[in-house]
Amino acid sequence: MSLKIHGIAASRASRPLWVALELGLAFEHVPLHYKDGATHTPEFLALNPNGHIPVLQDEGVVVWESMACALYLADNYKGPEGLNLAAQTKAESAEILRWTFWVVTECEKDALTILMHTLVMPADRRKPELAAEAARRLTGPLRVIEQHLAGQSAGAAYLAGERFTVADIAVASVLAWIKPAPELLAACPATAAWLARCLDRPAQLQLRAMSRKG
Ligand SMILES: N[C@@H](CCC(=O)N[C@@H](CS)C(=O)NCC(=O)O)C(=O)O
Repeated sequence: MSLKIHGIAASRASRPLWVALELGLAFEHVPLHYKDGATHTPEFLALNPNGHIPVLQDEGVVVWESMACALYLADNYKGPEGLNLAAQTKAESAEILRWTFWVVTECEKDALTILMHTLVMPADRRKPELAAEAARRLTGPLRVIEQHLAGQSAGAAYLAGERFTVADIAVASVLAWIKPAPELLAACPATAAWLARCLDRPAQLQLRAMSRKG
């Protein structure tokens, strides 16, 4: 199979995996964990010298950085019946680029802190004060996405407008991490409704089933 995605589903590999599942692509999933040193072997470092998952291999092309992997798939592959997650207009291109960069630079670190210190780390190592500080910092960026979504014209249910695109996958993959701080989404009803729409999609349900398997 020419397309390979390295990285367990319960990791940032979820981003390219979600795109691949939406598009119904045939791909080989290599469920490499990030904990057991598997990302620091000479073979893996030859693919990604950062020693991180995900990595995408497409024939001779190697892509690392999860958002780059997601955008690469959306740009180079289409789904059944012309399903297209990439930009089709300049306006969509602007939305996809800005929301993807926005979520990585303005939200990802704090969203991860919330997830780690409420759910993922063993209870005795969690620091609730770090999760609370991160939640406080996120109120600013969340106000921005809330204004955008609440201010869209009728029928424009997604970040780039009426169509679900890779921008929604990029941003929803990160904002899903803030669910353990429910007060954040309670203050942003348009964002909460949009996030639920994204996370209820069949490809996302498939992805969560893959995550549970490990
Ligand atoms: N900015 C990178 C971060 C990748 C990353 O940190 N991946 C984690 C798993 S979600 C990892 O591989 N950690 C292993 C390590 O740091 O040794 C991306 O988005 O791909």
